[in-house]
Amino acid sequence: MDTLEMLYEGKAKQIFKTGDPSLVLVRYKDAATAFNGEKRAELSGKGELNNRISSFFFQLLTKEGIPHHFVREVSACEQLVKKVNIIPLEVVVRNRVAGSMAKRLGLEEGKILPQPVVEFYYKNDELGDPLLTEDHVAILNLATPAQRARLKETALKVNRFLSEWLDQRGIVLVDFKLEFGTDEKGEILLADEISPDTCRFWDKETGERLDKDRFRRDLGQVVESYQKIWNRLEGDSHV
Ligand code: U5P
Repeated sequence: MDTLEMLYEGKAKQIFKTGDPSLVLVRYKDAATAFNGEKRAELSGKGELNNRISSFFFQLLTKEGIPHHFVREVSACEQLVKKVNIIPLEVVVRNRVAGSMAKRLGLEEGKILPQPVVEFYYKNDELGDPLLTEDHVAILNLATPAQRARLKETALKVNRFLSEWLDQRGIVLVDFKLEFGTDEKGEILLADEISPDTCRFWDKETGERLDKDRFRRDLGQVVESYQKIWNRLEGDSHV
């Protein structure tokens, strides 16, 4: 696998060409970064856990009829996915106040929102991934009105399903970030990853944070917390 041509290297993943032009190989790295790359660390075992957790969630979503890029796991840290053109938007769904929402709106962390809140951020490192209004999305030509509606509707559908599914396993889905891409037919597919790097997971009983906030806030036990999430998923026999 080391001889494959690398197409792209991000903060937490590498993307490689495969023999099939419609597929790429994603390798999850142990690198952890936060605050637009200002904070960095190597967390041994994180790549493998995120690969497993993300693969698991994509497979769950197949059963919900959500079109996505995931094809199959090929090794502990690698998965095969359909090649897409990533839409440069981060679609965040929030069920409770946390992170940047608490800061921006001066609301208390943990407050349950009266309805899920969807936000769009511009995937642009130079600008620091700014929050966008829907009009900003339109004038930047990042997505058509129909695509925008589709992203929002899909994100809310993913939220309804995953919140309920995780709640039954003692995990609160506080918020999460999704990315989408278009395939060669122009179809929108859910892409990127769904993992403790991109979601906030809180233990329903204790409120313990089981996600990347442990790294962002120097709470320690980062990989151990990701492992706890994986144990709860893996313990499920219905998948
Ligand atoms: N998030 C990402 N990547 C980013 C920014 C945020 O995955 O570049 C995720 C966080 O993990 C959290 C949600 O689950 O989006 C909202 O993050 P924040 O806006 O509160 O920082």
